[in-house]
Amino acid sequence: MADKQVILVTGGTGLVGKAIEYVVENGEKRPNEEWIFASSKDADLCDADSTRSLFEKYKPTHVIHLAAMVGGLYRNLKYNLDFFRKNMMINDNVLAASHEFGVKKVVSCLSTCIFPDKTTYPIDETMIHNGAPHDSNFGYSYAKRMIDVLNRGYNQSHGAKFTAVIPTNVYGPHDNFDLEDGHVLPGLINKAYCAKRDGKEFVIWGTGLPRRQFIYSRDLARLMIWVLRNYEEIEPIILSVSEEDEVSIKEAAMTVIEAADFKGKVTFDTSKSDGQFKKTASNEKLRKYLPDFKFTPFKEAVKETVEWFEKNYETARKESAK
Ligand code: NAP
Ligand code: GFB
Repeated sequence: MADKQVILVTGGTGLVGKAIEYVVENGEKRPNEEWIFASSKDADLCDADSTRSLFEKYKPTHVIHLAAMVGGLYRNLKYNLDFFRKNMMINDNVLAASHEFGVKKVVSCLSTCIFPDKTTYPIDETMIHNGAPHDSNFGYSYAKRMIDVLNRGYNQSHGAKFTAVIPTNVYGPHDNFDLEDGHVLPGLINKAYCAKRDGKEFVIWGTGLPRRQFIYSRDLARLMIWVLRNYEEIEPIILSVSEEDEVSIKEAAMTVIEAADFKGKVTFDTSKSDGQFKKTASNEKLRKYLPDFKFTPFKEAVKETVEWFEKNYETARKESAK
């Protein structure tokens, strides 16, 4: 019988945490594993003592570190200072406690928005620290880059196996569907629902021209579990669909409209910021490890997310505090 593993998922109640829970509960759980999905109610990870108490309570052998202050473009534009300070505190506390309590492996979460804004494409894992990130989310991006610095430092000083994944824009059930603070897909899904219900027009913010690679949260969850079990590098790995699967915001919006069966008028509010034009990432490294991994087709996963939102409208997250 393999050694018992206690896997603590910080941010276990968010979009990605819920997807990992779903995948674990639907066949991925191994008999020697105990999974703990922690929320901010279990511990405020901005606080070092509270973080230590959580680790003392569960004594994790492995950590998937997801907890963070998270938001779409418009939330980032407003709160760069908070994004930087809160995420710096959370990350320092979680990695320090992981070291103190002898955690064997930590997988943290970066994001493709942290790469330099002025760059060549496609972006790859070697480019994280090359130049300034896009100005819209400098607070979040610099805090995330420091996870990579911490991982290298803990490895150099203590031989720790702390690594990170770099997902593109994530979406799926349990996302934050808040119109102001959430990401583009959940925002558009909520807008389509309301426009259909109220007989109003559907408004896409910005020009619709920027381009994004979207990853379904349940695909990301499967990949993160693979990283936890099999990926031995300290250097991060980009978890993304192919470059060819990048779509414009307009195309993404049209996919939502079709999935939600919205037949009304569609307009653009070009007074709203477009944010970063693109951040096209290469998944070559991932493909070397997992050549046969199958991503859920975009249309199918958007449809599943729209159906989840319609079914769970009353309880879905639609408002977020600062
Ligand atoms: P999310 O849905 O907003 O969930 C955030 C999670 O963090 C929640 O479980 C929340 O707990 C927890 N949390 C926040 N502040 C905390 C605190 N002070 N103490 C303890 N827990 C705290 O975020 P997500 O989209 O799942 O993101 C997960 C990870 O993926 C993050 O590291 C994010 O930066 C990264 N990522 C996300 C995307 C994306 O498009 N969503 C893209 C790339 C990378 P409560 O439920 O109690 O509030
Ligand atoms: O997902 P999103 O908010 O963030 O997407 P980023 C922003 C893009 O979608 C912009 C357009 O081009 C917006 O003009 N958009 C159109 C909308 N309609 C909407 C809408 O209703 N809501 C939203 N939110 N956007 C984030 C970073 O960047 O990416 C974060 O700011 C994070 O730090 C995340 O890492 C993954 O892709 O621009």
